Amino acid sequence: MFKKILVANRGEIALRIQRACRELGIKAVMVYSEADRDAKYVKLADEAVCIGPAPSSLSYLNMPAIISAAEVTDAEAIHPGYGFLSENADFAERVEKSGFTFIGPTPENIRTMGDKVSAKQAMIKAGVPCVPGSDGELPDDPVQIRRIAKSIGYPVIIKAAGGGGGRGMRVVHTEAALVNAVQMTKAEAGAAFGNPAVYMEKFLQNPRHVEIQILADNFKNAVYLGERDCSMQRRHQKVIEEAPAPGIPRRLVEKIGERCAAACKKLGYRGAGTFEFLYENGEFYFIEMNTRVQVEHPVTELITGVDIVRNQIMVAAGEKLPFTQRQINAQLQGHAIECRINAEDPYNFMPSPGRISMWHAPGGPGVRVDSHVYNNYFVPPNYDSMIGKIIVHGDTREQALARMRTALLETVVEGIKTNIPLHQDLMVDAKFMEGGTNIHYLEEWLTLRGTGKR
Ligand code: MV4
Repeated sequence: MFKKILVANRGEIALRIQRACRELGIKAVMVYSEADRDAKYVKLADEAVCIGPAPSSLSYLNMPAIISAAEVTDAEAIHPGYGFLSENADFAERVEKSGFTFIGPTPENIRTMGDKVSAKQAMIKAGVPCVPGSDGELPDDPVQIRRIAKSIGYPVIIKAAGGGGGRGMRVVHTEAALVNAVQMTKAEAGAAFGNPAVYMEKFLQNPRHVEIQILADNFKNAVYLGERDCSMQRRHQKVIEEAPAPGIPRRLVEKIGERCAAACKKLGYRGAGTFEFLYENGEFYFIEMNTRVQVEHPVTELITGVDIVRNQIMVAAGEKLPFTQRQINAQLQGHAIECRINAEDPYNFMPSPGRISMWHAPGGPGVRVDSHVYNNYFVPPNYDSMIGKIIVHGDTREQALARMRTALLETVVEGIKTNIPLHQDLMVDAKFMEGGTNIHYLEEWLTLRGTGKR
């Protein structure tokens, strides 16, 4: 096992990884920007290295500074967390070339999944069901583009190969708008991602976002850890996640999960990963794969009893997965819900950084709080507004909802604005309580809110 790991991230996930290291008897080195110098999780670390000023381009995205920090502290491995450099294949490659272990998949696997055209082709080859669409990258010939769209059927969506997470997409409803839309998307993709390649898919009008968590080791073992429903989102930012996904038949999840695990074995995938699907009319359609630990991993941890971050570290160190698929399936228990707590206005979503004069975290049975915040913590304006997550577990979805309502009521955050009032309203919303809302539900709900219709 590693003796020392460098954590190339900040905030709650840096603390989450530090905790996993401590449990495994591994020393954790934190890197921090000038804006995070005084954070408690930095002071709590075995060692800490300043890697630059507040802007992430100069600190948490600064590859040479991070690799130098690993060198001077004699760390053996680097955990990238989520965001920042976590899905940067060049970073993973530089980490390994410098003699460190990258806690994640190989640079090749990261690169394949980073290009959405090659990711989809790999999934089709591995037998994972995908959204019907073009066979790879779209050609330039307008005649061929029209022929492809006609065979798929309108509406279609044009997506950039270098995009993902909602960037570089355009929906097209008619043949008249098609060729121009393709040209516009190509031009934007070239400028934004340095890759003008685009592909086409059938546009699904009212899907849910359901994702499958997998874990794989170096010995061709791969398991799926059930699914998560992440449909409650605004502008491609997830707000609430839960597991399992309400109302989806177990046998269907198992069938798709088996396909994902088989794809991992075939690709020689190592570490944690997430297969993102759109779910509509009882069918799963693969859209993208994430090659990192995700913000919402705790809901899966609570229903499976598997520590995902611990296992990321163990498999990176060359250990075998300590459980089988059969054991995981037998272990699945109850229902988990996560509310992301953001430093923002709960009505207009403007960021609300600043000093937290009072912080009180909830507790009690089935309540987990993943946050690096404490009394008098200063939320820097330079990064994502998420300051923590409240995650609850119950025997049933109803019990989980009840526990979340209580947890939100107990939580005190003073000095800044947070989205807790939004979560409180959603936890008593009839449609959300019913379960199974689609990706548009939250934005529609927000439009109606405050008009007196609700
Ligand atoms: C789609 C889609 C409908 N049909 N693809 C947006 C983020 C990126 N991961 C993929 N996205 C979508 N792809 C087809 N063929 C609708 C979306 C989409 C979406 C997906 C998941 C969660 C929220 C979303 C919000 C708007 C659009």
